[in-house]
Amino acid sequence: MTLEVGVLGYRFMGKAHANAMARLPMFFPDAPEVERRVLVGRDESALSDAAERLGFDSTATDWRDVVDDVDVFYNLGPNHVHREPSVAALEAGTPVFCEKPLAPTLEEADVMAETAREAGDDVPAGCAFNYRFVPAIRYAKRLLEAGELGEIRQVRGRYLQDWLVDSDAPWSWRNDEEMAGSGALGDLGSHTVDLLRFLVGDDDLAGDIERLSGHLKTFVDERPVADDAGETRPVTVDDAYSAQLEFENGAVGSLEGTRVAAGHKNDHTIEIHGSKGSLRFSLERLNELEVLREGDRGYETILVTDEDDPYVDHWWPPGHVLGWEHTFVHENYEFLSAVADDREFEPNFEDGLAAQQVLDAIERSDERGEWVALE
Ligand code: SOE
Repeated sequence: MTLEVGVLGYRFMGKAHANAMARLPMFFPDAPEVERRVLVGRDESALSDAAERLGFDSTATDWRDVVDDVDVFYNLGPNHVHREPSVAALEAGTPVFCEKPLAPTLEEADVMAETAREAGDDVPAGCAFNYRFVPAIRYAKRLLEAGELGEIRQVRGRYLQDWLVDSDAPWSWRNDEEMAGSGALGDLGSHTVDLLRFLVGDDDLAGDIERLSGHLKTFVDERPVADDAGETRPVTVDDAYSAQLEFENGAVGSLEGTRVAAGHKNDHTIEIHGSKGSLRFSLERLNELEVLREGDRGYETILVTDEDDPYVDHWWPPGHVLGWEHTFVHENYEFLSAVADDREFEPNFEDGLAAQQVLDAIERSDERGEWVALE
């Protein structure tokens, strides 16, 4: 069975997912066969260059011509383009893989999750939280599920970038509330929230977040428009956010995300402390997991590159490290296999919605200047 795939978006994420699809037959021979059939975008000349480079058979400038004409639809466009094409595809019975955050607003995420529910489990609706597919994160999840850290007491997630530290860095859709929804909060915080939900969200660990206190900050109010000397546009989203969390089962947590942390390029760290030990993960050292078990005096650094570590047997011998792009190969493997078998895939639109509820609560808390409860 060959799955014909239509992909909206051909820049950063288009490249990451097209690369993943191209790697599948080489490294995951049991993955379904995939034909990169049609690439969708508005700028015809950039689109046809991208289609050639990324291995697509054809192009289309209107997603409406594509969503019910392919076996799978990837929505990799900017956040404000997530809802309409994804909903149309699901209503046509076409499985959807949508980039994160699921939508710019909670209202839109709600509509998307409701449509996915109506489409049913045999029409997978995935939300592309790729960091769930880092082998060391899967390893950490196994440790947590086995109770090796004991009762979870404290969690910490920080996602630091610096591409907006310069006040003259150009304006982009990521700085606009209408198009992006929020700034560092949605772009980076959605990853952190999803990872914490994935790792400790089970009822027998920390459970759901019960209430939180959030804070947003914009340091630069307007930015220059690239290629338009003297023109500026307003920045209507946060440059940085932070939040304090209280979980259902008594654990507490703190979150931080920023695009203005000089010197930090893509620095995502997760730390979890339990009654019997701690663990920490850093995306900048994604092949490693640091673990401290009961009685240890310091952290042990485990190199998660052994054959029996998650996904590693598909790649290289132990110690031959993996990178950021491999997370996309792993998530594409899982998602496309779920499509071929007509079964559910996680993270799905419910997970996208759950992350969005947390982002929305952080915004509400910031506006009101008080703690807010999650429904
Ligand atoms: C830009 O901030 C960005 O590309 C995010 O949009 C991605 O989700 C993250 O993985 C890396 O940084």
